[in-house]
Amino acid sequence: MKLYYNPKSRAAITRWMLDECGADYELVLIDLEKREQKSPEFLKINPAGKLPALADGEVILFENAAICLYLAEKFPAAHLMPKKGTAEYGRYLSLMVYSTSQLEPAMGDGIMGVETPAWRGWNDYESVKSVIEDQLGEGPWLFGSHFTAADVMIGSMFAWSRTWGKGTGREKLEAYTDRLQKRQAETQANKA
Ligand SMILES: N[C@@H](CCC(=O)N[C@@H](CS)C(=O)NCC(=O)O)C(=O)O
Repeated sequence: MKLYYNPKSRAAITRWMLDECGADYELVLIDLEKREQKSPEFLKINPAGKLPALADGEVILFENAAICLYLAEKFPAAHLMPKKGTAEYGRYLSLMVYSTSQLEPAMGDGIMGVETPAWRGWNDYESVKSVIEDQLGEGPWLFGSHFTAADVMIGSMFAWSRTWGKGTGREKLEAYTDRLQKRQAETQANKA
């Protein structure tokens, strides 16, 4: 598999997921400053001209949520998704999409101090944080002791907000983010 990647981008989410899967992959470095992500060659891979993108033979994917859903299915031995047909599977699919359709834009609004009008497709950041806190329950992960791709997607968002010097202001979410960052570091160290 080829991961179109830049370390200073959301492609770090797919890289973490690949490592969780124990996958073999090659990194194809895309220089964002040289705007290689907008080159005609790369636009054939991701028409949005953004990172990440993943090529698995003939299968080309873009958008982290789609890639993580694909990888969780491709590597069943990694146990990164609930069993299909269960109640947990429904909640898992919903959280995977929620991470990118609600959490990501709401967090953007929160970080930039932009008000979220009710007509947008997502709620304001404080409401979204409350949903995630509720979904986390007693933890440690979104599905109790079962770590899934939903933790990679949602956790990566909170970790990313820390790179902007922004915490969530919620004790429970900060403890969750600490656990996620520890796990990610351990996964990377085990690979090395
Ligand atoms: N929702 C997308 C977000 C992708 C995204 O925004 N990538 C940024 C890097 S963090 C990018 O490639 N920006 C370069 C550009 O838009 O020119 C995903 O999760 O895959």
